[in-house]
Amino acid sequence: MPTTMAAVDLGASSGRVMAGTLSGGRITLAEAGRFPNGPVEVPTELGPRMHWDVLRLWGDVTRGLRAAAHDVGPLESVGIDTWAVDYALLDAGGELLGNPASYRCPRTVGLAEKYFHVVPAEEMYRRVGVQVQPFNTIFQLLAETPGRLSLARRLLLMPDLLGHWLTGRSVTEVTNASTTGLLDPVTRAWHPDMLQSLTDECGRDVAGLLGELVEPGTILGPVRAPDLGLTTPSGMPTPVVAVGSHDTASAVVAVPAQRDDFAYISCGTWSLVGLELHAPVLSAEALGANLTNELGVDGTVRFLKNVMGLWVFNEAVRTWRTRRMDLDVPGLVREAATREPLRTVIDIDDPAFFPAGDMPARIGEAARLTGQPQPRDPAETARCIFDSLALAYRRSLRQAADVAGRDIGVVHMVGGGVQNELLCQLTADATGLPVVAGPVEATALGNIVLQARAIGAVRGGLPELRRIVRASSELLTYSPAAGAEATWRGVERRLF
Ligand code: LFR
Repeated sequence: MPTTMAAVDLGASSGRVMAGTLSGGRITLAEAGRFPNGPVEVPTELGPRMHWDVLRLWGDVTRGLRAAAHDVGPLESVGIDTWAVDYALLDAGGELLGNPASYRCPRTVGLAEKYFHVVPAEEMYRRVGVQVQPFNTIFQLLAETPGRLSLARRLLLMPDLLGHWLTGRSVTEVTNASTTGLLDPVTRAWHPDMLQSLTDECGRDVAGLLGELVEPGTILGPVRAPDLGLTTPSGMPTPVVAVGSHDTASAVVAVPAQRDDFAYISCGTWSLVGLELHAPVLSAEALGANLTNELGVDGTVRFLKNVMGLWVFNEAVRTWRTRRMDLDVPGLVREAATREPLRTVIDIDDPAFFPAGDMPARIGEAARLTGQPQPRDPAETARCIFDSLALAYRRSLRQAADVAGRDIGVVHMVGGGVQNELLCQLTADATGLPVVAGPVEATALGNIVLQARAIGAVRGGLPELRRIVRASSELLTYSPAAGAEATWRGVERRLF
């Protein structure tokens, strides 16, 4: 009997609702809704503030779920994943206290450094093992106004908020909780010392705001949102499953690996580059390399680095379009492939590339500062971005492998970015490793396959789930060009 489920997958630049039907050991995906997303900027007395339009997203999500049930059939379950770290605050009546802030909001500037006077960075890393990013939830909480915090009774991360609206239950799913900077990756529970120090800094009991932690695969309960009318084929209200609710955790479930020595790159707005481990690495070396220990499904650890990702390219395209340049993105990528390799290579992880803005100008400046030629047109700029991303992938993978004491035999690239063939080939060349590209819809597949297991439609651990993903996907393999790795080694030495 085919089993139909729906995955809600929200990214920072777009969201989708996918219906997934499991039949004969394969999942077929059908898009039931796709909608844009992005931070909304408003001016305030304190400077610009960036928020998510979560009510509009809720409308898009519920419309997509209705469409999935209407177009594909009754849903056996629903799972939700989104980007990490961001949250909503609810008051005593369960009402939203304003729109959730976006992680790109400048309100957190300088707060990490301030906090390290209270808990030194080394100590924090030993406790929670996360890559220091200005937007980790802990630093966002330090940016909250006392007024808002005093009214708040509950903090829900984005997927947990949508799950709460659908079911009435308030939980915190651990894969996403591990990005907050408050979770102990060894015990997979809140770190009491982190909660205490945050409580001291905020002047408000933070522990009381946090929902019960649940592992991915937990069934939250039936959809009770009015008017949705979601039912299973037997007429029962459709249950919501807490999947790997951090989108990257769901994407990693869907890495179609067949051997143990694999690394992955989840390519979207961000590129998440790393390894799957069975225990966190909390050493000084891991901190030095700014690697993060996010939690994965089935007790795993996602030992990875956030690389700035296709964000830089997408923002460059946005900048060119505001200048009324008529650009076709696939055409631009094709043209970039014909341009001089490694003409200009920059440190794509430089914080200068984090805020929205004129990326071509920032790239030109980075080239100038490092004594390299400035890209002269969009194709050269695009080539510089892709070369620089591939170099960052190489560096991050080598650092992760060295620090974890592991060898890498194959790199899996998953997510929308794998449609960029140039980037896949550059990654194979830069790493000197075979790259297996696909699936494009890794996050939705990882979300759905976990639901399938939670409701008893499939059995087994990650290898079995990955077998289903493999059977459901088209994969392409890219081999490194002979001698390329040595060239990239030289570029890395020159730049870092
Ligand atoms: C990717 C992602 C990353 C996280 C960033 C911000 O979509 O979830 O894993 O670091 O967005 O939340």
